[in-house]
Amino acid sequence: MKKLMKIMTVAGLALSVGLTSIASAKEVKIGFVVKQPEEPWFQEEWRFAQKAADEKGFTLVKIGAVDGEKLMTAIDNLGAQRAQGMIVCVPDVKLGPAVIAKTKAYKMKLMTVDDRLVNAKEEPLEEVHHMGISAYKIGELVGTSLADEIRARGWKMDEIKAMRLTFYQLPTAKDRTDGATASLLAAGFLEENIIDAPHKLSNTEEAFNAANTVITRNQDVKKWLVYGMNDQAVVGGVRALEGNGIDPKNIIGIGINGSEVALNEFKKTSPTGFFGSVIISPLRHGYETALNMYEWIANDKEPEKLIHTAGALATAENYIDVRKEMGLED
Ligand code: FCA
Repeated sequence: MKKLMKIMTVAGLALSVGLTSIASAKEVKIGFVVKQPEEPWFQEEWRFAQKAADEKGFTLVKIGAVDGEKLMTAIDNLGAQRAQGMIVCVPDVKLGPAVIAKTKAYKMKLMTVDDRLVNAKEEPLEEVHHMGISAYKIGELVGTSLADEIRARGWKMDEIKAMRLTFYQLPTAKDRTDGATASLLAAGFLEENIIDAPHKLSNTEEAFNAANTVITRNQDVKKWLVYGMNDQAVVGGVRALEGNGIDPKNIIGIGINGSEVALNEFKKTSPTGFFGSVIISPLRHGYETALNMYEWIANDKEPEKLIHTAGALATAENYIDVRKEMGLED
């Protein structure tokens, strides 16, 4: 009898150990917080992060945080749910120190995606793991692609103006437009023909309004380039030009992201001034960040501190192939 009891206890123990390890694998909970949940780019990131969650069996908590207050509430919410990690694209990069302090208080691992946190001196907070795009390089690709298209259309450099939609408060946005400007100038574009349209948020409406101000002051210009931090901004600029009577054939707009905003332009039957987009990878920014965070929590495998991802130019002609090559479409 004693022996039987002993066997039962050992079996029970084994069973409970087994159950605990299954339970702990299942208990991994990761927050994925984004600044603009309505933006197709972030929806794609979430979709790919969910793919990682489904594969590994962890819980992904998706939260939209459009301002600092919502972000702090989101972290409290994740803390209360005992999430062990958070991946975040913050609504304001200057919230860095506050985000670090709060996640530390909850013993939550922190990783940023897309927009890198900065300190009070606006220097990147290097202690936080981050995945972002190679913003300057991608900008350069926008600039060289604009120059290539100018040549392909046989336009003269001095008959064109460039609308540069700027958002200098966000470092990744500034790097993108700086890169594009540098390669445009290197291709012989005239600096005095670049006109700034500053906007405060990365959305189409803001860019559209900023663009209209520029157009009002430049009524005589008939040929335009449009570039900015992402597709939304460039679509805003292009729509404003078209709305002011500029022929879409006389506009070359190139965006960044290659998400649904750009794809919708490419699918239109009548031509628009939105010529191309540098497609970047929501697969890497969503799936890979989520997987890295999971490995860090579940297997103590710390991810690389800083990852920069690349992009490729796509137009209406080749976007399906480019998306396939980047693993974004089957
Ligand atoms: C920023 C932009 C997004 C996307 C991302 C990679 O967060 O707002 O549109 O370009 O970087």
